Amino acid sequence: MSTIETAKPAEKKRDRYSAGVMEYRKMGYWQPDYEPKATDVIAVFRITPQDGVDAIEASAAVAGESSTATWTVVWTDRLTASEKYRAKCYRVDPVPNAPGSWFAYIAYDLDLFEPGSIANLSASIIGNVFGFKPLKALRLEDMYLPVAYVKTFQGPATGIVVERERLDKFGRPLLGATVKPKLGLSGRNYGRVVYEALKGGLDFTKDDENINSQPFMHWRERFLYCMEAVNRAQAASGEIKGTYLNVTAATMEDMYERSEFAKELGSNIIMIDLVIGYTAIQSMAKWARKNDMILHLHRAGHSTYTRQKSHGVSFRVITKWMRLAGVDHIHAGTVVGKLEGDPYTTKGYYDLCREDFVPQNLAHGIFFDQPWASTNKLMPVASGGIHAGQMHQLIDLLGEDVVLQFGGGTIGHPMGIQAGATANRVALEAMIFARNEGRDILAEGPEILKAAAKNCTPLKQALDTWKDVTFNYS
Ligand code: CAP
Ligand code: MG
Repeated sequence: MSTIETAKPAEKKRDRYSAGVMEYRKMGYWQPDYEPKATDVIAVFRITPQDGVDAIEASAAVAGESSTATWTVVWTDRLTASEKYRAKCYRVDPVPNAPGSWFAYIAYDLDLFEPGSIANLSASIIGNVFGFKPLKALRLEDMYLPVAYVKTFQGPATGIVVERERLDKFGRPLLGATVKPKLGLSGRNYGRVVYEALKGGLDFTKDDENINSQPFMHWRERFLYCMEAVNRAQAASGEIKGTYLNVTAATMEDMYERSEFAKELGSNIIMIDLVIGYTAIQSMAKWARKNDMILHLHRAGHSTYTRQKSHGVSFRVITKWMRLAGVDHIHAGTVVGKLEGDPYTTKGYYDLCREDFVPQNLAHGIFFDQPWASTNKLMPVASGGIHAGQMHQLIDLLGEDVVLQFGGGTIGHPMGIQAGATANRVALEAMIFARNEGRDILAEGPEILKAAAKNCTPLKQALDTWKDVTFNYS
């Protein structure tokens, strides 16, 4: 059976564009002398044109198709301030060590965007251009967001500072665990996992991204058992605890209903998945702000479009959008865990979450100085295949304002869930203590852990169990 792709005669592909018929650059979308205004939004794309397509023409085409243009001149152009509304590609540089690819810088007038709407921003910037025929591939690498635009968004309501105050936890990363197995536990057994993990020393437990309301455990039952577990663990430990109740659902009405119930039960945090969409995320952020609820965002689905280096959208752009949108937590990678991630770009994501001003740093993938103008800080969350034996690396790489989430690395402990939680808490505190004493935790980490394990059997068992588990594939 032939596919659509093979059914197409090869010579029919791209003829229009390789012949230079469109000439977007002559239509004003290429302006090498343009100096972006302080209020312009700027996007940098990695552009890989089809063979025979000029890089500048391809870049101008992206500027055109992501702003005012279509494939032909239209009469109605003359009815608008078309020069102002045209996006302007003003710079095209070859990508180092990647022949055939270019970084194209495109400036957009602020008036092209509805204030405070990620849906509107993304509909322009990533709306149609990714399927454009003159391009083999296209990646949105980074965006500069002018303060005038940043200030049209609410940003995180609690962010890092208020979250720490609400939880009364300072000076160390927060610890969490995702309940495992991902699917299939009954509400009662699920609640047991939550209680054991929190009582054992964790600050948070969380629903997995795909736990919503399935036949084996409906959401209401989960919420009830989880909050009972939180209350009991708080009473037993004397600490504030939380469990991210995933309110992700098919409709906004369902999500609001679940959120209201979480609030009624006294939960301090709820959770949503990135797949609910930008408008739903902004609505939930609004609800969370109004209801004093911390809002955790799981980036479910992101790697379908963030992972490839030549096509898609970089996660740093998603991080920026989500800080604007106003979630309080975002999954941002671990480097040392089971999922893809390198130290440089990951450092960039963490800076974009936590700093008020992020300077340009090309080694970290940050193309522009980015002022956040007092937008609250977003708490990054690290998870995916991490365990107590990596505590020194995690703190060294990710710092102190982060939630470290050990799912398998808590619930997979040979002596049970409480022991898994205790192992993580003791490893964390030993490492923070050593760091505060001025020790080099990266170099001395294994030694520090070993010493702490002498007085903590659960930690010793964790280190023995996972001593050979590393995910350094690069
Ligand atoms: C981790 C996890 C998280 C991913 C998310 C999972 O479980 O619950 O969803 O780590 O990745 O389903 O795989 P473990 P990221 O702790 O048991 O590995 O933070 O990179 O978006
Ligand atoms: Mg998960």
